Parts: sequence; C-alpha cells; structure tokens
Amino acid sequence: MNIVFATNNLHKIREIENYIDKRVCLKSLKDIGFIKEIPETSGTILGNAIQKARFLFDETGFDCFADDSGLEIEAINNRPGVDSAHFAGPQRSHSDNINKVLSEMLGCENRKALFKTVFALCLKGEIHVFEGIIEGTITNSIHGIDGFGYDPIFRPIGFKETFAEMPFELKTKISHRAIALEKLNFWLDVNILR
Ligand code: ITT
Repeated sequence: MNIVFATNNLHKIREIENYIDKRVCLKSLKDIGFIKEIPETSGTILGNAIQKARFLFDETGFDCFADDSGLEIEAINNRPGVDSAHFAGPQRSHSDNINKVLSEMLGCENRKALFKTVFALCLKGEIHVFEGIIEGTITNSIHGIDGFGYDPIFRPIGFKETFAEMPFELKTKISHRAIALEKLNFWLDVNILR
C-alpha cells in the first residue's frame, strides 16, 4: 500500500523510511508534488498531528500520516512543547531554540524532560493516532553534532550520550518516534496488511 508522510522535515523522513513496515511504500510530499503549506494551529501536539494528516487527505485524497512532536521540560512548565519548532522565533532555527532552552535553564537543578510524538494516520478519511514518549534530561551544554532539533541537549534515561552523540541506528531504535512507529506498524499489520 502507498502512504504519504505529511512532513517537510527530511530528518523525520530519514528516521522513518527504513523502519516502517516493508509492505508499505512510503511517499514524500515531494513524490506527490504537494507544495502547499500544511497548517499546524491547533495548540496541541495531538491536535496538530491530526490537523496535518486531515489537511493532506482533504487536499489530495491520499492515505497519509503526519508526525507532530515536541520537547517538554518539567522545570519550565513543560515548554517548549507544541511550540518546539519555533521556540526562539519564527526563523525556526535549531541552534536559537537550543540556546533559548539552555539560557532559561541556567542554574536549574531539575533537568527532567521528555520528547513526545504523535502520529496521526488518515486512511480513507479515518484518523488513527499513535503516541511515543521518551524520558530523559537536558544537558548543561551542547553534546554531539548528529540528528536535528534539540538532539544535542537531550540525553535519554539509561544512556550516557545525547541523541546527537548516538549512532543514527540507535536513536531510530529507541526514540519517541521509534516507539510511535512500532505502534503504527503493529496496527497496520493487524488491521490492514495481514
Ligand atoms: P513537520 O511539521 O513538517 O513534520 P517540523 O520540524 O515543523 O516538521 P514539528 O512541527 O513536529 O516538526 O516540530 C517539532 C520540533 O520539535 C522540531 O522542529 C524539532 O525542533 C523538535 N523535535 C521533534 N522531534 C525531535 C527529535 O527527534 N530530535 C530533536 N528535536 C526534535
């Protein structure tokens, strides 16, 4: 079956493409020639994931799924959360976002955080959602150069490295996105592909 991944984030595509069930043929927005901006204005991660998938389905009629994700940091009222992509402003700069987190958390002892992702799958107009969460801590400074977004300052529980220091294969096995993807794969296997 063909499923379109409703994202403009190439890192997300890379993290998914080799791990989604092999019976699924994953298409990108580029593959289907879709260039409109996809709105994400609901105010929640769950709401945005559904909004993105629903928008693409309504516009194209293609079965699709969207991922909305964010970093929730306990000491700063679970921010940036749904505002993760543009925490430091509309330029959506990963390094500006990281610097804003680090400066807000200067001297802060509670460094607990979690990454959350919600996948919204839209099949024939029906929505199904799958959530993935990974807990960890925010480091005091930047560690590592791989990955994207907040990877250089997020260290998952049980690991010595940040996401940005890990081999790509390890992050894609343990991350919030990997957890949501496993649920999506299981659901597709039981309900559609078998
Ligand atoms: P799409 O909406 O096109 O999918 P996006 O980058 O705008 O791509 P989101 O709206 O889901 O994605 O924004 C989530 C932001 O949270 C993202 O830009 C990163 O800054 C951060 N983020 C999400 N997942 C992450 C991960 O695995 N590692 C590091 N940062 C992540």
